[in-house]
Amino acid sequence: MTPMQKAIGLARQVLGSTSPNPAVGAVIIKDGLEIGCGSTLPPGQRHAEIGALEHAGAASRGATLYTSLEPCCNFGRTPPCTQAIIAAGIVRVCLAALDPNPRVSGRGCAELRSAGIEAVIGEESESAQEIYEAFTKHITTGIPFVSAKFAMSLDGKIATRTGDSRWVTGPESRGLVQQMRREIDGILVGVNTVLADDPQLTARDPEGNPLPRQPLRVVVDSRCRTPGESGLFGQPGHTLIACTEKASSEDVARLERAGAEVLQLPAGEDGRVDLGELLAELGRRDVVSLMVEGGGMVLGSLFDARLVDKVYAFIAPLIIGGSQASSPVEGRGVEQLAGAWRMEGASVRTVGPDWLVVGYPEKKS
Ligand code: AOF
Ligand code: ZN
Repeated sequence: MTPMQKAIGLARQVLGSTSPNPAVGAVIIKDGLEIGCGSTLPPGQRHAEIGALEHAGAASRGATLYTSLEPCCNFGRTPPCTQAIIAAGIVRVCLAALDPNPRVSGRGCAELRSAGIEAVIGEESESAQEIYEAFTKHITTGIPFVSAKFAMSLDGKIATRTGDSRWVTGPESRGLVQQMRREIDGILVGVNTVLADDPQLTARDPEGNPLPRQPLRVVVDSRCRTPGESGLFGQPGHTLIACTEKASSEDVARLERAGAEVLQLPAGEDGRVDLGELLAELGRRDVVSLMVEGGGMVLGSLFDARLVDKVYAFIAPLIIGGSQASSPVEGRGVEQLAGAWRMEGASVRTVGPDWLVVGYPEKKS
């Protein structure tokens, strides 16, 4: 493993715990030996480079620092890493990606170079691009990066015609979804999913116990039909129900008593919660990455409104059949195939008995 691969691995290990700050890994090498490493701590605490410099101590003088993201040069919640790197006597900095934060974005490198430090960009840049795709979107637009996740049979069904959906995919796929939940800031579902599946929407450890840090749970529920005894209440973390003015004040009060925060938003053209408004509000709340876990109506509306950035399609080797059985993406859909969403950069891998297709819906103008 190269030092940069190790830095990328360190960054991945802390994905989810640093948000809204990006997860960064840093490694210091001198005379071919690793003398320090670090990763970003939760927001407000020290950055990866500082951890690595503290670890290496005085030996940093004359060493090379590998970092998955350009060192910051601004005073945010913590002082700039560039100054610490210069003060420590580092002579070379290799970074996988520039920091998309407009306050940094190349200035960190420029500052290092003007202090006589060699700055090399681009090793492992593809991995870094993926790690920072959500941070990049949020820091430049204020809107969360939206991933659509669904699990379906070979014939494109997410449940049988009677609604039985446990389980379409195998335990390996479900374990991977748990890992994704540990790394994201928000999980969103529609109220029909709550009514049909009664999900907890928690990030859990491999034994099934909820973890201390939970993604924000968001239910799109125009009329506040979520039952007060739903499994998502009484879980650690925060639950947000997004409704419109169509929700009665009794139902709002009922859900608040159950422990939810109820947020009234404007209705879109279809009379349901305007999902663009909801995403903007989640972005203001520092939700950098959002995973939408269904159902078909919410995913359909998101695709119709062109709000999906990434797709995770789990496909199980099953045929369910039935014209009444649901499929993952409903909504209006497109009229002509020419208008269909094509995935860019799509990849397929096996996960236990299932396949996972990951891709990015092409950005249409
Ligand atoms: C780094 N190393 O490990 C991370 C960086 O408020 P602060 O001080 O924590 O700064 C937040 C910004 O710092 C964040 O928006 C991003 O530009 C950068 N993140 N930079 O040098 C790190 N996490
Ligand atoms: Zn920094």
